[in-house]
Amino acid sequence: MHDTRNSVGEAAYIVAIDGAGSVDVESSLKELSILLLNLGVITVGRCVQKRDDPDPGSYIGSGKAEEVAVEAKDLGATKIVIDGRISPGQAANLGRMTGLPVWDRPLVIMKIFEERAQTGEAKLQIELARCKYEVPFLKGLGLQMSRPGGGLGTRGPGETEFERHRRKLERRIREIRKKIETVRKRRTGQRKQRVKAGLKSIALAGYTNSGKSTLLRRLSGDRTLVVADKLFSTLDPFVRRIRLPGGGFTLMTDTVGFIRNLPPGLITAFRATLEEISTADLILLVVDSSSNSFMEDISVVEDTLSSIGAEKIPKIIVMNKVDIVDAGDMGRRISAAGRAGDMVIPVSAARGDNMNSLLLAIERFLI
Ligand SMILES: Nc1nc2c(ncn2[C@@H]2O[C@H](COP(=O)(O)OP(=O)(O)OP(=O)(O)O)[C@@H](O)[C@H]2O)c(=O)[nH]1
Ligand SMILES: [Mg+2]
Repeated sequence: MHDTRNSVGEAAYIVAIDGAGSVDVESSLKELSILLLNLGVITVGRCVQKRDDPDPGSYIGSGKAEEVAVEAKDLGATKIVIDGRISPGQAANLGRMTGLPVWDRPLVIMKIFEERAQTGEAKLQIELARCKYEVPFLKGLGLQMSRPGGGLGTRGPGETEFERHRRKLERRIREIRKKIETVRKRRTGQRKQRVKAGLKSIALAGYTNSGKSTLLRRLSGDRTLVVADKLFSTLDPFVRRIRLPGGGFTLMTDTVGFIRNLPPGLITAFRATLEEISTADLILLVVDSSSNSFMEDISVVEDTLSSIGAEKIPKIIVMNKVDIVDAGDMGRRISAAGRAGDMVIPVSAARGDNMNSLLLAIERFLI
């Protein structure tokens, strides 16, 4: 099982596999360290293992696992964090070989969501994702406890206990699903009202920390919207009214940001929230133009949009944070972002640059 103690004072040894055709391992590991820092966990060491596929037994292979065990202990690590997804069996094996708890990237992201969740809706959705993540681990443990040679009979007391825990989790999953369905119905009702009132809706979508909330704050003038240099500071949908240059109004929704390898279980669990994006008339894809991996960030957001059925919704790419990018470099970044034919508008949500061009573009799209 994963430990759920407070993470402060904890140190992680992070591990990635560099396989053929995989993503940029360097930036992925850097991002994993930032994710961990958002939990108060510092990164004390790392290793990249070259292999095409993870080892089915221990993810990195037993030889490498022994090296990792020694190095992680020397560096004072309190946990191993895999920059990928591990099976319950791999986690158990690697945990045994290294003597340390093993986390994977989906678990790190879920823990941040858990810390950030404020409202009932977000709390329910993250609990659903977490329960679904835990079930296979309990099944794995149950199996291990009943393995022949384990010293116990066919159904040892351990297994029964895990079985009971698993059934409890499955019951809880059914309960949460029902409650979330109520939230979904309420949201669907609200959307119908908006359509009736003739209001169009625009959704902000983008990588986490790209400046979505700052943009909504700027356009709506609502200073209560939370802006923070933290990952996933917004989880719930916030809808605000925006005045367009021609005098009309539109609604704009800010919601949860995306990241590479967003756990699929989390996407399904957050369906009620994400429907605010997949039912929009227009999407503003907000990009942190100063990011070294801004093109990859755009693809990650586009892939996530496809996975929630929002790929056909018209979009404008909003290249945010122009205030911290060199002007010449910015030109190149804008043309790269517009390569697929999307309209690209550079802005600084923090400083307020180019807001009028953005509003005019939105107006043209909505008419
Ligand atoms: N320099 C600069 N910083 C910006 C700009 N827009 C936003 N930021 C900063 O970027 C950080 C993230 O901003 P948010 O608006 O919270 O980003 P978000 O996309 O809502 O992030 P999540 O809700 O965490 O997914 C904050 O520190 C902002 O002050 C900008 O135009 N220029
Ligand atoms: Mg936000």
